[in-house]
Amino acid sequence: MDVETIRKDFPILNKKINGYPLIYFDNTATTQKPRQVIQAISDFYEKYNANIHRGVHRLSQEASEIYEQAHEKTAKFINSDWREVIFTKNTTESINLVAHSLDFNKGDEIVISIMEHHSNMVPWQELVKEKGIVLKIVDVKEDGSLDMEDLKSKIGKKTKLVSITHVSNVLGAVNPVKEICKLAHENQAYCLIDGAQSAPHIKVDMKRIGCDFFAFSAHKMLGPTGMGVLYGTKQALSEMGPFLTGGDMIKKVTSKEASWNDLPWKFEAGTPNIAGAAGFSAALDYLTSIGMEKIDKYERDLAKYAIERIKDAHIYGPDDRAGIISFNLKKIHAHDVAYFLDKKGIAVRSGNHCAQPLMTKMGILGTVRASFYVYNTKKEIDFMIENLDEIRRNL
Ligand code: C6P
Repeated sequence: MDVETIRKDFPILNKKINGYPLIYFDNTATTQKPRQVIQAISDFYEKYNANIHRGVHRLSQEASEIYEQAHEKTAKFINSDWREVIFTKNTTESINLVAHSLDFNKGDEIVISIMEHHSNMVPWQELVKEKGIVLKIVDVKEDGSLDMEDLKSKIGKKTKLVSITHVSNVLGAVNPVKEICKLAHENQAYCLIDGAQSAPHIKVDMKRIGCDFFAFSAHKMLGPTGMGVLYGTKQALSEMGPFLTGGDMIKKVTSKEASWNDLPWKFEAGTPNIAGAAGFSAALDYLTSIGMEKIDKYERDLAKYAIERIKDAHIYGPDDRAGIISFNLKKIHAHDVAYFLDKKGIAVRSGNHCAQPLMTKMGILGTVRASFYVYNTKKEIDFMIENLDEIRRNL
Protein backbone atom coordinates (compact mmCIF):
# COMPACT_ATOMS: atom_id res chain seq x y z
CA MET A 1 0.00 0.00 0.00
CA ASP A 2 1.36 3.37 -0.99
CA VAL A 3 0.37 5.26 2.17
CA GLU A 4 2.14 8.48 1.28
CA THR A 5 0.08 8.73 -1.93
CA ILE A 6 -3.10 7.81 -0.05
CA ARG A 7 -2.43 10.54 2.55
CA LYS A 8 -2.35 13.18 -0.19
CA ASP A 9 -6.03 12.41 -0.88
CA PHE A 10 -7.08 13.48 2.63
CA PRO A 11 -7.10 17.29 2.89
CA ILE A 12 -7.76 17.23 6.66
CA LEU A 13 -4.39 15.58 7.27
CA ASN A 14 -2.77 18.93 6.44
CA LYS A 15 -4.42 20.45 9.48
CA LYS A 16 -2.34 21.44 12.51
CA ILE A 17 -3.67 20.96 16.02
CA ASN A 18 -1.92 23.04 18.66
CA GLY A 19 0.85 23.56 16.14
CA TYR A 20 1.34 19.80 15.56
CA PRO A 21 0.32 17.88 12.43
CA LEU A 22 -2.98 16.09 13.02
CA ILE A 23 -2.55 12.39 13.86
CA TYR A 24 -5.98 10.88 13.58
CA PHE A 25 -6.36 7.65 15.59
CA ASP A 26 -10.13 7.83 16.17
CA ASN A 27 -11.16 5.87 13.10
CA THR A 28 -13.47 3.54 15.00
CA ALA A 29 -15.69 6.54 15.77
CA THR A 30 -15.59 7.88 12.22
CA THR A 31 -12.99 8.07 9.46
CA GLN A 32 -11.68 11.01 7.48
CA LYS A 33 -12.86 11.54 3.89
CA PRO A 34 -10.72 11.57 0.75
CA ARG A 35 -11.23 14.41 -1.71
CA GLN A 36 -12.80 11.89 -4.16
CA VAL A 37 -15.71 11.46 -1.71
CA ILE A 38 -15.97 15.18 -0.98
CA GLN A 39 -15.94 15.86 -4.73
CA ALA A 40 -18.65 13.27 -5.47
CA ILE A 41 -20.95 14.93 -2.93
CA SER A 42 -20.36 18.42 -4.26
CA ASP A 43 -20.65 17.15 -7.87
CA PHE A 44 -24.04 15.73 -7.01
CA TYR A 45 -25.32 19.06 -5.74
CA GLU A 46 -23.70 21.03 -8.57
CA LYS A 47 -24.78 18.81 -11.46
CA TYR A 48 -27.49 16.27 -10.60
CA ASN A 49 -29.54 17.45 -7.63
CA ALA A 50 -33.18 16.30 -7.82
CA ASN A 51 -35.42 13.94 -5.92
CA ILE A 52 -35.37 10.27 -6.98
CA HIS A 53 -38.07 7.94 -8.30
CA ARG A 54 -40.49 10.88 -8.62
CA GLY A 55 -39.87 12.72 -11.83
CA VAL A 56 -39.69 11.96 -15.54
CA HIS A 57 -37.41 14.96 -15.99
CA ARG A 58 -33.72 14.48 -16.78
CA LEU A 59 -32.31 15.52 -13.41
CA SER A 60 -34.58 13.15 -11.52
CA GLN A 61 -33.57 10.32 -13.86
CA GLU A 62 -29.89 11.08 -13.31
CA ALA A 63 -30.25 11.36 -9.53
CA SER A 64 -32.19 8.06 -9.46
CA GLU A 65 -29.43 6.41 -11.46
CA ILE A 66 -26.73 7.64 -9.06
CA TYR A 67 -28.76 6.41 -6.10
CA GLU A 68 -29.46 3.01 -7.63
CA GLN A 69 -25.86 2.59 -8.72
CA ALA A 70 -24.83 3.11 -5.08
CA HIS A 71 -27.03 0.12 -4.15
CA GLU A 72 -25.37 -1.95 -6.87
CA LYS A 73 -21.88 -0.92 -5.80
CA THR A 74 -22.63 -1.74 -2.17
CA ALA A 75 -24.05 -5.11 -3.18
CA LYS A 76 -20.89 -5.91 -5.14
CA PHE A 77 -18.69 -4.75 -2.25
CA ILE A 78 -20.33 -7.25 0.14
CA ASN A 79 -21.10 -9.92 -2.49
CA SER A 80 -24.88 -9.71 -2.52
CA ASP A 81 -27.76 -8.59 -4.72
CA TRP A 82 -28.76 -4.88 -4.87
CA ARG A 83 -32.34 -5.74 -3.82
CA GLU A 84 -30.87 -6.96 -0.54
CA VAL A 85 -29.20 -3.60 0.19
CA ILE A 86 -31.26 -1.11 2.20
CA PHE A 87 -29.89 2.35 2.83
CA THR A 88 -30.45 3.65 6.33
CA LYS A 89 -28.94 6.46 8.40
CA ASN A 90 -26.31 4.31 10.14
CA THR A 91 -25.66 0.95 11.82
CA THR A 92 -27.87 1.96 14.73
CA GLU A 93 -30.86 2.55 12.46
CA SER A 94 -30.18 -0.69 10.57
CA ILE A 95 -30.33 -2.70 13.78
CA ASN A 96 -33.42 -0.82 14.97
CA LEU A 97 -35.08 -1.59 11.64
CA VAL A 98 -34.75 -5.32 12.33
CA ALA A 99 -35.80 -4.89 15.98
CA HIS A 100 -39.00 -3.15 14.89
CA SER A 101 -39.81 -5.17 11.79
CA LEU A 102 -39.10 -8.82 12.65
CA ASP A 103 -42.07 -10.50 14.21
CA PHE A 104 -40.99 -11.09 17.82
CA ASN A 105 -43.34 -12.72 20.28
CA LYS A 106 -43.40 -13.21 24.03
CA GLY A 107 -40.86 -15.83 25.09
CA ASP A 108 -38.71 -15.55 21.94
CA GLU A 109 -35.03 -15.52 22.85
CA ILE A 110 -32.43 -13.15 21.46
CA VAL A 111 -28.76 -13.96 21.97
CA ILE A 112 -26.21 -11.13 22.03
CA SER A 113 -22.81 -10.75 23.74
CA ILE A 114 -21.42 -8.57 26.49
CA MET A 115 -18.99 -6.99 24.01
CA GLU A 116 -21.82 -5.40 21.98
CA HIS A 117 -21.99 -1.69 21.29
CA HIS A 118 -25.08 -0.08 22.86
CA SER A 119 -26.62 -0.05 19.35
CA ASN A 120 -26.74 -3.83 19.40
CA MET A 121 -27.96 -4.06 22.97
CA VAL A 122 -30.46 -1.32 23.80
CA PRO A 123 -32.91 -2.12 20.93
CA TRP A 124 -33.18 -5.70 22.25
CA GLN A 125 -33.55 -4.53 25.87
CA GLU A 126 -36.52 -2.47 24.67
CA LEU A 127 -38.07 -5.61 23.17
CA VAL A 128 -37.83 -7.25 26.59
CA LYS A 129 -40.10 -4.49 27.91
CA GLU A 130 -42.34 -4.15 24.86
CA LYS A 131 -42.83 -7.76 23.79
CA GLY A 132 -41.59 -9.94 26.63
CA ILE A 133 -38.68 -11.44 24.69
CA VAL A 134 -35.85 -13.01 26.69
CA LEU A 135 -32.38 -11.52 26.22
CA LYS A 136 -29.42 -13.85 26.70
CA ILE A 137 -25.94 -12.38 26.95
CA VAL A 138 -22.84 -14.35 25.99
CA ASP A 139 -19.69 -13.70 27.99
CA VAL A 140 -16.16 -12.90 26.86
CA LYS A 141 -13.16 -14.93 27.97
CA GLU A 142 -10.29 -13.60 30.08
CA ASP A 143 -8.33 -12.61 26.94
CA GLY A 144 -11.28 -10.61 25.55
CA SER A 145 -12.34 -13.11 22.89
CA LEU A 146 -15.95 -14.28 22.60
CA ASP A 147 -16.74 -17.32 24.74
CA MET A 148 -17.99 -19.71 22.06
CA GLU A 149 -18.85 -22.45 24.57
CA ASP A 150 -21.10 -19.97 26.38
CA LEU A 151 -22.63 -18.96 23.05
CA LYS A 152 -23.39 -22.58 22.17
CA SER A 153 -25.01 -23.13 25.56
CA LYS A 154 -27.25 -20.07 25.09
CA ILE A 155 -28.60 -20.87 21.61
CA GLY A 156 -31.55 -23.23 21.68
CA LYS A 157 -34.97 -24.06 20.30
CA LYS A 158 -36.48 -20.78 21.55
CA THR A 159 -33.77 -18.61 19.97
CA LYS A 160 -35.32 -16.34 17.38
CA LEU A 161 -32.26 -14.19 16.67
CA VAL A 162 -28.53 -14.24 17.33
CA SER A 163 -27.14 -10.70 17.01
CA ILE A 164 -23.38 -10.40 17.41
CA THR A 165 -20.72 -7.93 16.44
CA HIS A 166 -18.18 -8.98 13.82
CA VAL A 167 -15.36 -6.86 15.30
CA SER A 168 -15.49 -5.37 18.80
CA ASN A 169 -15.07 -1.59 18.81
CA VAL A 170 -13.29 -1.85 22.16
CA LEU A 171 -11.33 -5.10 22.13
CA GLY A 172 -10.59 -5.40 18.42
CA ALA A 173 -11.65 -9.07 18.71
CA VAL A 174 -12.75 -10.59 15.40
CA ASN A 175 -15.61 -13.00 16.04
CA PRO A 176 -16.13 -16.24 14.07
CA VAL A 177 -19.32 -14.99 12.41
CA LYS A 178 -19.60 -17.81 9.88
CA GLU A 179 -19.66 -20.38 12.67
CA ILE A 180 -22.08 -18.23 14.71
CA CYS A 181 -24.52 -17.97 11.78
CA LYS A 182 -24.31 -21.72 11.24
CA LEU A 183 -25.17 -22.33 14.91
CA ALA A 184 -28.10 -19.91 14.67
CA HIS A 185 -29.44 -21.59 11.54
CA GLU A 186 -29.11 -25.09 13.00
CA ASN A 187 -31.61 -23.83 15.56
CA GLN A 188 -33.87 -22.14 12.97
CA ALA A 189 -32.88 -18.70 14.32
CA TYR A 190 -32.02 -15.58 12.33
CA CYS A 191 -28.49 -14.23 12.50
CA LEU A 192 -27.67 -10.51 12.49
CA ILE A 193 -24.06 -9.37 12.28
CA ASP A 194 -23.08 -5.88 13.41
CA GLY A 195 -20.48 -5.08 10.77
CA ALA A 196 -19.82 -1.46 11.82
CA GLN A 197 -16.19 -2.29 12.56
CA SER A 198 -15.61 -5.04 10.00
CA ALA A 199 -16.98 -3.78 6.65
CA PRO A 200 -14.56 -0.80 6.69
CA HIS A 201 -11.49 -2.93 7.42
CA ILE A 202 -11.79 -6.52 6.24
CA LYS A 203 -13.30 -8.23 3.23
CA VAL A 204 -16.88 -9.10 4.10
CA ASP A 205 -18.74 -11.56 1.91
CA MET A 206 -22.43 -12.12 2.67
CA LYS A 207 -22.51 -15.49 0.92
CA ARG A 208 -19.49 -16.73 2.85
CA ILE A 209 -20.69 -15.44 6.24
CA GLY A 210 -24.20 -16.74 5.58
CA CYS A 211 -25.96 -14.17 7.80
CA ASP A 212 -29.58 -13.06 7.44
CA PHE A 213 -28.76 -9.42 8.26
CA PHE A 214 -25.58 -7.36 8.26
CA ALA A 215 -25.46 -3.74 9.44
CA PHE A 216 -22.78 -1.10 8.81
CA SER A 217 -22.15 2.66 8.48
CA ALA A 218 -20.67 4.57 5.53
CA HIS A 219 -19.02 7.20 7.73
CA LYS A 220 -16.70 4.58 9.24
CA MET A 221 -15.39 3.65 5.78
CA LEU A 222 -14.40 6.99 4.22
CA GLY A 223 -18.01 7.81 3.30
CA PRO A 224 -20.33 10.56 4.52
CA THR A 225 -22.27 10.67 7.79
CA GLY A 226 -26.00 9.96 7.60
CA MET A 227 -25.54 6.89 5.38
CA GLY A 228 -25.86 3.33 6.62
CA VAL A 229 -26.62 -0.08 5.22
CA LEU A 230 -28.79 -2.97 6.23
CA TYR A 231 -28.12 -6.06 4.16
CA GLY A 232 -30.85 -8.68 4.46
CA THR A 233 -31.45 -11.83 2.48
CA LYS A 234 -34.47 -11.59 0.19
CA GLN A 235 -36.11 -14.28 2.26
CA ALA A 236 -35.58 -12.50 5.61
CA LEU A 237 -36.61 -9.11 4.21
CA SER A 238 -39.75 -10.56 2.65
CA GLU A 239 -40.74 -11.97 6.00
CA MET A 240 -40.65 -8.52 7.60
CA GLY A 241 -43.14 -5.67 7.47
CA PRO A 242 -41.90 -2.13 6.76
CA PHE A 243 -40.11 -0.10 9.44
CA LEU A 244 -41.18 3.41 8.40
CA THR A 245 -44.13 4.11 6.13
CA GLY A 246 -44.89 6.93 3.69
CA GLY A 247 -43.61 7.97 0.29
CA ASP A 248 -41.64 5.72 -2.09
CA MET A 249 -42.07 2.56 0.00
CA ILE A 250 -45.57 1.90 -1.35
CA LYS A 251 -46.89 0.23 -4.48
CA LYS A 252 -50.53 1.36 -4.31
CA VAL A 253 -52.38 3.54 -1.82
CA THR A 254 -56.13 3.98 -1.39
CA SER A 255 -57.72 6.22 1.20
CA LYS A 256 -58.01 3.13 3.41
CA GLU A 257 -54.79 1.15 2.96
CA ALA A 258 -51.55 0.62 1.08
CA SER A 259 -49.48 -2.16 -0.42
CA TRP A 260 -45.70 -2.26 -0.23
CA ASN A 261 -43.11 -1.59 -2.90
CA ASP A 262 -40.56 -4.18 -4.02
CA LEU A 263 -37.24 -4.67 -2.24
CA PRO A 264 -35.28 -2.69 -1.25
CA TRP A 265 -37.64 0.32 -1.57
CA LYS A 266 -40.17 -1.20 0.83
CA PHE A 267 -37.70 -0.29 3.61
CA GLU A 268 -36.66 3.14 2.33
CA ALA A 269 -39.52 5.51 3.13
CA GLY A 270 -39.29 9.19 2.23
CA THR A 271 -36.57 11.14 0.45
CA PRO A 272 -33.28 9.38 1.21
CA ASN A 273 -29.73 10.74 1.54
CA ILE A 274 -29.09 10.90 -2.22
CA ALA A 275 -25.92 12.99 -2.02
CA GLY A 276 -24.73 10.65 0.74
CA ALA A 277 -25.21 7.70 -1.60
CA ALA A 278 -23.10 9.47 -4.25
CA GLY A 279 -20.35 10.01 -1.67
CA PHE A 280 -20.61 6.43 -0.42
CA SER A 281 -20.18 5.12 -3.99
CA ALA A 282 -16.95 7.09 -4.25
CA ALA A 283 -15.79 5.70 -0.88
CA LEU A 284 -16.45 2.13 -2.03
CA ASP A 285 -14.52 2.79 -5.25
CA TYR A 286 -11.64 4.16 -3.19
CA LEU A 287 -11.50 1.16 -0.84
CA THR A 288 -11.85 -1.28 -3.73
CA SER A 289 -9.00 0.38 -5.61
CA ILE A 290 -6.71 -0.24 -2.61
CA GLY A 291 -8.07 -3.75 -1.90
CA MET A 292 -9.69 -4.87 1.36
CA GLU A 293 -7.18 -7.67 1.99
CA LYS A 294 -4.34 -5.17 1.83
CA ILE A 295 -6.15 -2.79 4.17
CA ASP A 296 -6.79 -5.57 6.68
CA LYS A 297 -3.15 -6.68 6.67
CA TYR A 298 -1.81 -3.12 6.88
CA GLU A 299 -3.95 -2.23 9.90
CA ARG A 300 -3.18 -5.46 11.73
CA ASP A 301 0.52 -4.73 11.23
CA LEU A 302 0.08 -1.23 12.65
CA ALA A 303 -1.73 -2.64 15.70
CA LYS A 304 0.99 -5.24 16.27
CA TYR A 305 3.66 -2.55 15.94
CA ALA A 306 1.92 -0.32 18.47
CA ILE A 307 1.25 -3.10 20.99
CA GLU A 308 4.91 -4.15 20.94
CA ARG A 309 5.91 -0.59 21.83
CA ILE A 310 3.36 0.59 24.40
CA LYS A 311 5.05 0.12 27.79
CA ASP A 312 3.60 -0.14 31.29
CA ALA A 313 0.05 -0.32 30.05
CA HIS A 314 -2.87 -2.70 30.38
CA ILE A 315 -3.92 -3.60 26.84
CA TYR A 316 -7.40 -5.09 26.48
CA GLY A 317 -8.43 -7.68 23.91
CA PRO A 318 -7.04 -10.82 22.28
CA ASP A 319 -3.74 -11.13 20.38
CA ASP A 320 -5.60 -11.86 17.14
CA ARG A 321 -7.18 -8.47 16.55
CA ALA A 322 -8.12 -5.83 14.00
CA GLY A 323 -6.48 -2.38 14.06
CA ILE A 324 -8.06 -1.27 17.34
CA ILE A 325 -6.10 -0.95 20.61
CA SER A 326 -7.75 -0.15 23.92
CA PHE A 327 -5.41 0.44 26.85
CA ASN A 328 -4.91 2.16 30.17
CA LEU A 329 -1.68 3.57 31.54
CA LYS A 330 -1.23 2.53 35.15
CA LYS A 331 -2.97 4.91 37.57
CA ILE A 332 -3.66 7.57 34.90
CA HIS A 333 -7.23 8.33 33.88
CA ALA A 334 -8.05 7.61 30.22
CA HIS A 335 -9.42 11.14 29.68
CA ASP A 336 -6.17 12.65 31.02
CA VAL A 337 -4.19 10.60 28.51
CA ALA A 338 -6.48 11.63 25.63
CA TYR A 339 -6.36 15.27 26.74
CA PHE A 340 -2.56 15.27 26.83
CA LEU A 341 -2.27 13.52 23.46
CA ASP A 342 -4.61 16.11 21.94
CA LYS A 343 -2.19 18.81 23.04
CA LYS A 344 0.28 17.14 20.65
CA GLY A 345 -2.22 16.85 17.80
CA ILE A 346 -3.06 13.18 18.42
CA ALA A 347 -6.78 12.29 18.34
CA VAL A 348 -7.67 9.15 20.32
CA ARG A 349 -10.96 8.30 21.97
CA SER A 350 -11.26 7.82 25.73
CA GLY A 351 -14.18 6.62 27.82
CA ASN A 352 -16.56 3.69 27.59
CA HIS A 353 -16.87 3.67 23.78
CA CYS A 354 -20.65 3.12 23.98
CA ALA A 355 -20.00 -0.27 25.55
CA GLN A 356 -20.79 0.31 29.21
CA PRO A 357 -21.77 -3.29 30.05
CA LEU A 358 -18.38 -4.46 28.72
CA MET A 359 -16.60 -1.86 30.87
CA THR A 360 -18.55 -3.05 33.91
CA LYS A 361 -17.59 -6.64 33.11
CA MET A 362 -13.92 -5.61 32.87
CA GLY A 363 -14.22 -3.62 36.11
CA ILE A 364 -13.10 -0.33 34.58
CA LEU A 365 -14.69 3.00 33.74
CA GLY A 366 -13.07 3.38 30.36
CA THR A 367 -10.01 3.01 28.19
CA VAL A 368 -7.87 5.03 25.82
CA ARG A 369 -8.46 3.77 22.29
CA ALA A 370 -6.26 4.20 19.25
CA SER A 371 -7.75 2.86 16.04
CA PHE A 372 -6.06 2.87 12.66
CA TYR A 373 -6.98 3.28 9.02
CA VAL A 374 -5.39 3.43 5.58
CA TYR A 375 -3.70 6.81 6.10
CA ASN A 376 -1.99 6.05 9.42
CA THR A 377 1.72 5.30 9.67
CA LYS A 378 4.26 3.74 12.02
CA LYS A 379 5.86 7.16 12.34
CA GLU A 380 2.61 8.48 13.80
CA ILE A 381 2.52 5.56 16.22
CA ASP A 382 6.12 6.33 17.27
CA PHE A 383 5.06 9.89 18.07
CA MET A 384 2.14 8.65 20.17
CA ILE A 385 4.44 6.24 22.05
CA GLU A 386 6.94 9.04 22.76
CA ASN A 387 4.12 11.10 24.20
CA LEU A 388 2.74 8.23 26.27
CA ASP A 389 6.22 7.96 27.80
CA GLU A 390 6.13 11.68 28.53
CA ILE A 391 2.67 11.41 30.12
CA ARG A 392 3.97 8.63 32.35
CA ARG A 393 6.92 10.78 33.40
CA ASN A 394 4.80 13.88 34.06
CA LEU A 395 1.55 12.62 35.54
N1 C6P B 1 -18.98 2.99 17.36
C1 C6P B 1 -17.08 4.10 18.37
O1 C6P B 1 -16.39 5.11 18.61
P1 C6P B 1 -23.38 4.35 14.21
O2 C6P B 1 -23.15 5.36 15.27
O3 C6P B 1 -24.81 3.94 14.13
O4 C6P B 1 -22.76 4.68 12.92
O5 C6P B 1 -22.57 3.03 14.69
C2 C6P B 1 -22.92 2.40 15.88
C3 C6P B 1 -21.99 1.26 16.17
C4 C6P B 1 -22.50 -0.02 16.15
N2 C6P B 1 -21.71 -1.08 16.34
C5 C6P B 1 -20.39 -0.95 16.58
C6 C6P B 1 -19.55 -2.18 16.76
C7 C6P B 1 -19.81 0.32 16.62
O6 C6P B 1 -18.51 0.44 16.84
C8 C6P B 1 -20.64 1.45 16.43
C9 C6P B 1 -20.07 2.84 16.52
C10 C6P B 1 -18.27 4.25 17.45
O7 C6P B 1 -16.78 3.00 18.82
C11 C6P B 1 -19.14 5.39 17.87
S1 C6P B 1 -19.89 5.17 19.43
